Amino acid sequence: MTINYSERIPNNVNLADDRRLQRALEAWQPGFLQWWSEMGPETFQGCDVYLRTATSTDAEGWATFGYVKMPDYRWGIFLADPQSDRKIGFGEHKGEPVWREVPGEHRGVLRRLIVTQGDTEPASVEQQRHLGRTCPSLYDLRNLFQVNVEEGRHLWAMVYLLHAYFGRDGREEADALLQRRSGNADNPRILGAFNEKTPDWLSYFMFAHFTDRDGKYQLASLAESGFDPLARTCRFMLTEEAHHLFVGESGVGRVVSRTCQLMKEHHTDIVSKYGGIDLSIIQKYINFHYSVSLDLFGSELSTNAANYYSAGLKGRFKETDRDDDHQLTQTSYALMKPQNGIIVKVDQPALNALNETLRDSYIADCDRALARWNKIIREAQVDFDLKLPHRGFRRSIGEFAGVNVTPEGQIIPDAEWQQRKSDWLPTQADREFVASLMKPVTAPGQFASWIAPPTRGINHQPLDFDYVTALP
Ligand code: BYC
Repeated sequence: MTINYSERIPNNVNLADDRRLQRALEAWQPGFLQWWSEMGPETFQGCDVYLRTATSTDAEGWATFGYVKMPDYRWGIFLADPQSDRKIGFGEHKGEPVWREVPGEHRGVLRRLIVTQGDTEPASVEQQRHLGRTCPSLYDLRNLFQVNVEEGRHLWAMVYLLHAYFGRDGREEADALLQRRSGNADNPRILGAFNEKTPDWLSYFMFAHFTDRDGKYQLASLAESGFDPLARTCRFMLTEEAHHLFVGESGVGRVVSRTCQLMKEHHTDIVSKYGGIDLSIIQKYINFHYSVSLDLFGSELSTNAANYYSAGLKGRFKETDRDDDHQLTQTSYALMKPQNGIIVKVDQPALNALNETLRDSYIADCDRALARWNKIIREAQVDFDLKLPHRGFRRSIGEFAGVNVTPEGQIIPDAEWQQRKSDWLPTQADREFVASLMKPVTAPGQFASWIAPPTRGINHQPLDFDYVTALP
């Protein structure tokens, strides 16, 4: 479906046919732009950035590239095409036609899901707003801004649903999305990871890899929803999300690659004095960001998740491809949990363990990406393996909250945890060291000392292309 760019709010939902909705969204738009100018990337709002913009939502050529000043980016409302005769694929309503309107009995929970999803989008822009000042290259700066404008668009995606389907409550929630602030003590963002700082580019790449990947799994589950407008919105968001994951995975991979290069060049494991980041520090950052992101899936046992599923609102990852009854009322799941000082597996109703099922899909994906980083290390003939810590490591939500679990999955007493945690998590000194490397590099084709150049440029452009121009 082609996107109409002639309107104030670009869209492919025939917004002009619904004057009330159009007016409501046009009334929300200035607040969004105000939020963007206050909380979006600082310092660079006047630059010309080589950005992609959606032109249509089908697989071929949905994007067009060109220079845009970020405040002029055409944020809008883009839903994937409807599938004819789509049926609800799971839960108590399995096999019934999907809903085009919100079913009254599920209004509250559906709104809560949409608000929680929507809240993460502006939060991540807020978390990343200072990063531009210390970019390792113009290529990376452009990628950061691309991710930021698209997170802004993902906020529009959820705000559209709130305005179009939830009346006055929805409009109030849409306003509140512009009022909460990441890390603010009085009015924080909803989920834990979105109130953490993203102080440096290594943290940013880790965030884009691990935390955005939670986004992929949550959006994929919502893309299965029986509420069709939500499913279609999430389907298109997933295509944008893929680039964010690329930025994260390739970013960490390039840091690893540069470290290995310095290790070989100087015959040492300690590359910090040559302007690189030691693999041991990279490992600590992995431990931190992975564990924060695991918390985003919620408690292992959740009646909320069971209710979302039974009601047909939120499915599993690749629900449609799974070969089971899609109702799970008779199925059990072997849940890992701490018990009497060890980690055991206990059978639980599968319906209650759906957050854990989604976490399993996520962990398998993180494992595959980790293997790709380890391949870079092996190819450089360096003897080191990056690892994902145990799923119980440093958790704040669910069965493992408050339990001291080592990266290998051993439960240890508090005193030992206090003694050893600096081996596993970034220390103040590690963070200060990484921060000390964060000096801006803005000459076209140049890259900071701690990161390798990418293998290719954006949209077939060369690496020394002017990805961001008119710098302040
Ligand atoms: N921090 O039964 P429980 C993304 C709350 S990322 C704070 O355990 P439930 C993106 C929970 O809200 C994807 N609170 O969990 C990435 C509940 O509170 P209420 C975001 C937490 O409800 C990067 C209570 O604890 N999308 O897109 O089954 C850049 C008990 O809940 C946390 C979604 O999350 C936490 N970590 O599942 C940009 C999808 N975990 O309701 C974007 C929508 C739980 O009792 N959200 N709580 O007040 C959901 O599906 C669910 O809300 C959750 C939690 C999976 C988050």
